[in-house]
Amino acid sequence: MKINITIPVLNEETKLSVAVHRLSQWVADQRGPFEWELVIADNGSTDRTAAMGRELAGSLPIVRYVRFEERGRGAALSRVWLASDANVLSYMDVDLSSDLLDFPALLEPVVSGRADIAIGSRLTSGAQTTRCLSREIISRVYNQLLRLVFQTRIQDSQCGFKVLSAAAGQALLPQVKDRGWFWDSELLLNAERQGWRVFEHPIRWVENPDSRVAVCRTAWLNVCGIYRLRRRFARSKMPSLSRTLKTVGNNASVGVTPGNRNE
Ligand SMILES: Nc1nc2c(ncn2[C@@H]2O[C@H](COP(=O)(O)OP(=O)(O)O)[C@@H](O)[C@H]2O)c(=O)[nH]1
Ligand SMILES: [Mg+2]
Repeated sequence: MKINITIPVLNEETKLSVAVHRLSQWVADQRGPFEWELVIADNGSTDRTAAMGRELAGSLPIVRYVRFEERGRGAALSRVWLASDANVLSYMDVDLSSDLLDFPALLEPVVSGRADIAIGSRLTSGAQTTRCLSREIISRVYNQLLRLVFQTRIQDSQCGFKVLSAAAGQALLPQVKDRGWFWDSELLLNAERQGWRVFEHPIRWVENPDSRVAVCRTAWLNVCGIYRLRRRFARSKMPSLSRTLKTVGNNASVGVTPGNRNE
């Protein structure tokens, strides 16, 4: 069983080394019959990120550095995951805003086959989220909008802490058209609609105020993404969510009965 951890990076020379060293130590501390790969996915950095990434890959055996010309965080994640031979795919932000103590709770359901996708959530009960008021409001409004438009039961689609089975990745990633920040939402909404089992788990999250997100532009692109996806779903012949959704596990989980995966 091979587990991929991808760290998407854009101009992260101040955070990259700390994150990669912490993560490789975390991996070294794990027990179990797992093989690990830690991939730094860079597309567009103009600072010392590339040099540092190569250096880290040279000194730590499980680390690889990859760079592409195509821009966008979603594009970087899709490319790395589609090329990976790992059985389990995961990613987290380089600032390690998500607490690594919660990582096993996301890995376990996917590794054991109980879920196809496990996502960290800052908005389900039990989550401990420290972030500024404006980001908190934007996140809540955005996720509420997704619930209204798509009747999704996912509460936090944009959290930078996700785990997927390779099967789910291979089936879903080619369908995701967005290459930027709406990528997460598009992936999850497709997954939910097509019957992949999504498990949402409350996590501890401490925001790092140094952000690559241009809030207004991202909000607008997300609205465009919602409009595009709504139209695509309306044209497709998938059964409505109300007929396929089933809650499994505890209150913080969302499960979908396996259904038609061939939209
Ligand atoms: N590969 C890649 N990574 C990106 C890009 N934009 C942001 N990231 C990474 O995505 C992660 C989350 O970004 P961050 O600015 O912390 O987002 P925030 O926490 O929502 O404010 C970080 O690891 C960033 O370096 C991009 O265009 N390409
Ligand atoms: Mg961040």
